[in-house]
Amino acid sequence: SEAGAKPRGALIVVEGLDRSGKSTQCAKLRSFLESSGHPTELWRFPDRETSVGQMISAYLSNKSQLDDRTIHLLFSANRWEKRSLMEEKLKGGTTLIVDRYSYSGVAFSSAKGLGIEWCKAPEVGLLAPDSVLYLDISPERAAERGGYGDERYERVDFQKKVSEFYQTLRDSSWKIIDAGDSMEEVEKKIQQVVLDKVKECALGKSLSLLWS
Ligand code: Z5A
Ligand code: MG
Repeated sequence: SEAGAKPRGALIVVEGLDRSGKSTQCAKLRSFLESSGHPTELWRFPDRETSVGQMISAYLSNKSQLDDRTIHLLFSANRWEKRSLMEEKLKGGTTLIVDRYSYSGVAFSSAKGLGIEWCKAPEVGLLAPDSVLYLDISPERAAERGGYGDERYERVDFQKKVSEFYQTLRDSSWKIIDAGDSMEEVEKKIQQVVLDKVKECALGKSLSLLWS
């Protein structure tokens, strides 16, 4: 890193269909990084704690109805309200593991029929992840894991569309992880990828912005 500058933390995003194991792996990764001596925080989107997050949560549990574009912009606002804290944490040396991010935002809204460029626009200028771990699983296999609950979007046909839009968002920061393997195998595959990225960031890899 630059003279005098603190080594920065890495922005690690975990994406994938429902029940692909994101939250399970995020928790495991956090303890792994902490026990390896890297200050780490686990974040998730939607962040249901904020007032915007509460509106999103009511929508997801079918307690409220919102126009497709309105909910899309609320999901985006929910990321914008955490952006400055995110930058502060990373520059202060904390690695952030983020359970869902802008890719979920674009893939889910596009699957409803909104234009992909329209969906990406409000995400432009958010911090770009150093690494996106995509937990790859078929919608059918994912649905076998305990079955879907009562939240919006938890249907196999819809998840298929989401998966197609995720594929169009892939870029060089993505690492595709076979999420059909056992939890331990998935965990091991993720660890080396992330350790390498954390080192790269500490050595001065610069932060960039979505979507460029
Ligand atoms: N959404 C959106 O529309 N726009 C946005 O901008 C954002 C999100 C950010 C809520 O998300 C919804 O919001 C989501 C997208 C939309 N809607 N859908 N669908 P959420 O993150 O709150 O959803 P969630 O319910 O917390 O997570 P999830 O995606 O459903 O699950 P997961 O975190 O990927 O999986 P998990 O909880 O770790 O594991 C699921 C089960 O499988 C559990 O019983 C595990 O024990 C089991 N599991 C995990 N790994 C394995 C392996 N390897 N083998 C066998 N079994 C396993
Ligand atoms: Mg989850």
